[in-house]
Amino acid sequence: PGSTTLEFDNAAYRGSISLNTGLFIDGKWVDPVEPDMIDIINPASGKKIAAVSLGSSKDVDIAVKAAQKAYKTTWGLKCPGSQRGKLLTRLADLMERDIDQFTALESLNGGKPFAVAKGVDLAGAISTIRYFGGWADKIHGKTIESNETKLAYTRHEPYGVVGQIIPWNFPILMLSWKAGPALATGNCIVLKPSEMTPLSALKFAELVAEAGFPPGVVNIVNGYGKTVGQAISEHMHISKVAFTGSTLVGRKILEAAARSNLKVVTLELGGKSPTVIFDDCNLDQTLKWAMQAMYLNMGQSCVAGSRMFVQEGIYPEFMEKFTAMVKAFGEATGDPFAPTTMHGPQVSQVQFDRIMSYIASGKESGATVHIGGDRHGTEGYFIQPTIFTDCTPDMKIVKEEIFGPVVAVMKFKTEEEVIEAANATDYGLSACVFSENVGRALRVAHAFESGSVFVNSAQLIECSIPFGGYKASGIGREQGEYALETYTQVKAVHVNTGLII
Ligand code: TXE
Repeated sequence: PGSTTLEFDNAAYRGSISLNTGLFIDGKWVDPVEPDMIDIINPASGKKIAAVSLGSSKDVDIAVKAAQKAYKTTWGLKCPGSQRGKLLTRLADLMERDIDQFTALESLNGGKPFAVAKGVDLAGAISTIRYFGGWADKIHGKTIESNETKLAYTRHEPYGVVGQIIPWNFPILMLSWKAGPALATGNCIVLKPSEMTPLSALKFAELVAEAGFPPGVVNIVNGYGKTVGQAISEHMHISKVAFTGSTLVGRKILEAAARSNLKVVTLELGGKSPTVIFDDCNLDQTLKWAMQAMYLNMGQSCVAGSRMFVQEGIYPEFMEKFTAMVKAFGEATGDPFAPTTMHGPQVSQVQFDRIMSYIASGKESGATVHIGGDRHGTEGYFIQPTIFTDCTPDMKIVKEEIFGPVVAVMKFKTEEEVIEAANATDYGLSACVFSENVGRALRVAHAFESGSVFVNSAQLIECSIPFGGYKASGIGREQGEYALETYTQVKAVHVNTGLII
């Protein structure tokens, strides 16, 4: 199997990083059964940085067999929770040791500003693995009082082999959200990174081996969605699949699960999250949060606050200050490794084109480009932070997930009106409300149809707090104690302690 060495020489990271570029199956680096490669692109330049192996359904079969074997012999119910916890904690320590290497890979492959990637993606990924390491020996069932002659208890058993399909917007973070709870609960995993951003997953696999996980517990099969992803979704010996990505593919995974073995499916899909700003908000604070809500990670965040509702009394002052902030933020666009950069490129040409076509649609449908609305520079996939005003609910830019740095701003009058408008979407992932009136803030928080609500804040997702969607934004919860439920199945044991007379 191949390998590559990436050289870095910039203010944020200097040095070289060597990576295996094959598939990681049964604790070894292997070539795909049918050799194939994919070029990995630096979105800041549009140029190739590496090539990695592409697997197929045949490699998924091999990985599943390795995972089954590990599950029966060295992992699952054979491995005490304390030992699983120890390995996860060791893995988190190794990730922390190599945090700069991971960050460099995420910045190079995903175009993320280095400091942001280190503080958000890597800090989050490491704490997630460590957090779930802490749960590994605290997973247990209940005793249920029934009657004098019966002892009943439950066991929270792992599924066995679980499939995990990862997107490109937060590669190592989403991988950790999935691997952490799966491994803590004793499952073995067959994981597919996004074909566009596999580098940090390859580095992760190396640390899995170094930490001492038994072979076959973690298998990483890089490849396309329609081959490897599809094979995972329809595999007869994968009992659960966890997916983060588009709603379109989420539906395909559910269909594949229904057609094959009725595997359990958890989905974390898109969003069109509202940010609701009342006249009585703390303006300076709200401005900072609203910026972050929308423009973090170039708008490529499932919780992006891409519909902004501003109450009419504060609208002129808010818009004036918000525009100045977004303009300053846009001026900090550039090389992800430069210390001053806040805004990097979109992940790929495909995403760039998709976002530009949404911007064109906004213009055609009569919305006003208040600021931005164009590409930045001539190289790479950079798009200017964009604000649309004069938006109406029927516009595509208001209804559909753009997944780029484009916000649609709307004015509102009353609390009732804004609740209805905020909920008028098929999605329900996240929502923000800004008000210094506690009663109002909580009333609105409770009225939102969404899996997460941020009051006077935004985007502050934490490993101990459940995360997931209402409506078309998904099924199931990741993170926190709730994630353990989606990686275990409950067995009820009925014990007769009496005699039939
Ligand atoms: O996603 P895909 P795409 C949204 C966002 C974005 C849009 C399209 O709006 O603009 O989706 O992005 C794998 N069976 N989100 O097309 O294809 C694929 O290989 C199994 C929101 O890039 O859903 C990758 O690993 N798997 C989101 C993963 O699915 C399949 C994050 C995600 O890619 C598959 C990403 C198939 N048939 C995009 N086809 C979020 N919720 O954060 C593809 N995949």
